[in-house]
Amino acid sequence: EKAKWPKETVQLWEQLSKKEANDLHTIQKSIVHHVTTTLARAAYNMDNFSAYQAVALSTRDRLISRWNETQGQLSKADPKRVYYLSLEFLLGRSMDNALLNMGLKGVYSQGVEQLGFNMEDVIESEVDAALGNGGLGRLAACYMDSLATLDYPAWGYGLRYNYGIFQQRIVDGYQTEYPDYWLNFDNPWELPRLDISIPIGFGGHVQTTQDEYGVTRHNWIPANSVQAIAYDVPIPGYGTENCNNIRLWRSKPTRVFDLTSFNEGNYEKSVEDATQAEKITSVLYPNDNTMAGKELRLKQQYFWTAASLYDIMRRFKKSMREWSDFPDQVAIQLNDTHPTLAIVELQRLLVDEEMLSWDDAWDIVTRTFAFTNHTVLPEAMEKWSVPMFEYLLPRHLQIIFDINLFFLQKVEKKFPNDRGLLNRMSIIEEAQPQQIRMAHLAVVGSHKVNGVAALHSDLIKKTIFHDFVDYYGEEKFVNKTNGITPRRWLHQANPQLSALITETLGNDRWLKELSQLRGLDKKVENAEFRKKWTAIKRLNKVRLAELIKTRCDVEVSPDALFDIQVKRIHEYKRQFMNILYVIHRYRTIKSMTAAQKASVQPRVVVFGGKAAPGYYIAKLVIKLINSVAAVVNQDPAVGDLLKVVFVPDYNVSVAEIIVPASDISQHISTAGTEASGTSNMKFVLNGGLIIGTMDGANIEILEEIGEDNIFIFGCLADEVEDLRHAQRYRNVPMDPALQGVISAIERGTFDDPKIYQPLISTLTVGKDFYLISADFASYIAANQQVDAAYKDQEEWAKKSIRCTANMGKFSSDRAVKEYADQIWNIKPISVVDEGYLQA
Ligand code: CJB
Repeated sequence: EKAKWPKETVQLWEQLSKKEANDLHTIQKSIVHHVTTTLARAAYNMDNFSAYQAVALSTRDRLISRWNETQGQLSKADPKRVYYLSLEFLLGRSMDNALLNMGLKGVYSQGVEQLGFNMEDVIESEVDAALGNGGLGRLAACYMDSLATLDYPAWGYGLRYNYGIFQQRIVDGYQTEYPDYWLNFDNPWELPRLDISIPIGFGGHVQTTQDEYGVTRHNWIPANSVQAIAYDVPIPGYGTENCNNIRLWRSKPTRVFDLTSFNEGNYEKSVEDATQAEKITSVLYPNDNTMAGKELRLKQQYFWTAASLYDIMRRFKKSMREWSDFPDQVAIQLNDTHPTLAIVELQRLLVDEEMLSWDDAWDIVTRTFAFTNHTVLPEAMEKWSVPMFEYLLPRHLQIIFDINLFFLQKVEKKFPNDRGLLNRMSIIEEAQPQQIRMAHLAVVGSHKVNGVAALHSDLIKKTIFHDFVDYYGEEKFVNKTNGITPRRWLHQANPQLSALITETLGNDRWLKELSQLRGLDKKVENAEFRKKWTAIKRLNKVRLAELIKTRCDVEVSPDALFDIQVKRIHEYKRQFMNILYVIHRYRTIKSMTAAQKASVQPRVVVFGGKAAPGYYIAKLVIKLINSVAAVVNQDPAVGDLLKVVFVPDYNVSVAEIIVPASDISQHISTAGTEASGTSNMKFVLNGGLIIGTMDGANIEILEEIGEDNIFIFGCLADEVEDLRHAQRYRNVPMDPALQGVISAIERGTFDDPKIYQPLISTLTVGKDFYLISADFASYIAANQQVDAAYKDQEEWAKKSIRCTANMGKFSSDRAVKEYADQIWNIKPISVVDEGYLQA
């Protein structure tokens, strides 16, 4: 269009689309403008929430300008892009982060305060975007922040759920779930693209024909279809003009489809079908590290991957390149097996619709995709029943069987006559009914497979993907240790510490180059600096104490040692072991004389995290924690020596308060079960020490910060199988201290003991799969070391500083660079501030 316009028109557009200025007055005007027009409110008649809405809308204007500029310049440059496919993006709040990343927090705060509001209160009015369960979803959010900050051309693709992860309330000590209808007051952080509407088919049958050259052609005729509508979420980088995008899809009924039923005279059915269509993106499945196998979940996966691929291919087609160039323009990262259908869908589109040969198409597919595995837990492995799959996606099933056949033929060629091997490696599990193993499909369809920490990447090569390593060779299987964004997890969550670091290092370059934190090491011996450091920790503890008072109605002293375990509740994460130790500690204190008590280190033990609604044992752990808290917190014999709290509804914004306030945090999974963990990194980055097992990223944290600054206990990953074997077959007695604790529960010290029988059975009848008894003695010892170390506050402060100073490796910037260089083969492109928007 622009080319056809006369020069004056083009100039007029350029002049009128000059970007908003960012001075105080312009910003205040824009806030008030949104108050009086967008919100239609009187300027003075406002509460914190409407102030938040107006500030959010004003911030969003600036985000969208950057977004537009970035996407316009990228369209012209047309570089290779990466697409990060994730069913979860656990973003949390956006406003504070957007303002900090764009460098506008100061001026906005000033503007807001002058308008009569407190910026903190305004920020806290925002509800979290909680479109994720835990680590996997938050990792995707951290990676989006780093990709934007490092100027990588990257888009995320996900689903726009109407309901995020449920809200947790504690009633009578039990978890109860409430729907998280987060869109109630509209979402200023998204841009609806109602014009981008993609038809997605389901069901039906496959038509097979011969084309004019005698080649067999397959044509999928779906029985029905829904529309995918795009919602764009801008992701601003820190200290750059670059602004990336997360495109989230929402399902809507297709009008054409409605009319078919309608024309058949079945009005009610057509409305009913329309409701079914909307259901697809209604709710995030609340399972973490487990697979539920629900049909609607499979629909979600196909809906999302098909819409995303359609969009990606449409963008590629604009460049008029050959299909063989596709992998040079497009990298697609599969965040776990959830988007594995994208492999099949791309093969289908290339073969059935673009008429490529099977082999040419498959070459393109496998050069495009790479796959991240996040867990080795068997209950988390995605499998889909073949009959259900065939009913929803008949053509895709044929393609999967073909992929499998061609793959197994090659395996047979390389390792002849090994039927056991073919059985183990097959994408199809021969069960009743047959099951599709999504992890196998993801490995076969990708050019790189990665684990998320060194130990985990090693383990997957030895266990679930062992045969595949033998077949493909080592090079296909790589490690990409997880990382976290220092912008949210230090700069935003811990502003005082961030300011102290910047002041100490003389600049804020560490925010983009985290290894600069090493410079703090020099300050360890400086008593004045340690005093400042410790004072900030204390302020953060006061802030958490206030949250605990509000949410749990328990008073805790910020002078006690704050001991924190916040993460999803799961047997492998062993919150159970933690609370059993708390009981042990309680019993020990109770048995002490007053003189002995005087030397006990006071502790506040904080728990937080959600259990999957159907995870009975995990929910009993929550109940036990709350029952122990009820008894301990009101026991005058204990007083301030021990407090126990369960903070309800743990989420990203609560984490931002909890993480900076820890003295010690617990990362105590049975060795070999936690793929990486990322909250461990957040705590240590904020100068909190950790107590942990030799599992996941704990091992690499230990390597970076040194063994004097971390409390390690428990068995090693390669000892686990022998220990399990011994417990099963050799009548190993339960650890005596643990036995004492269990007896106390069984005597009814903490509510009716009958409640806990199924939980206790996991240690006895269940043969203690997660090895709580085997690790208990060393866990007690490690806790004693923590107490002893904390007594020397000066030494503790030194450890704390050394922790932060040596966490450079765990920036998600490092992780994302490794992916970009070694897997995606993409380069950064910096966005130039042209001062106006491209017409
Ligand atoms: N993870 O959060 C999930 N959900 C799953 O279903 C499987 C794994 C977690 O992913 C994180 C990011 O890689 C890891 O740090 C964590 O160990 C793992 O449990």
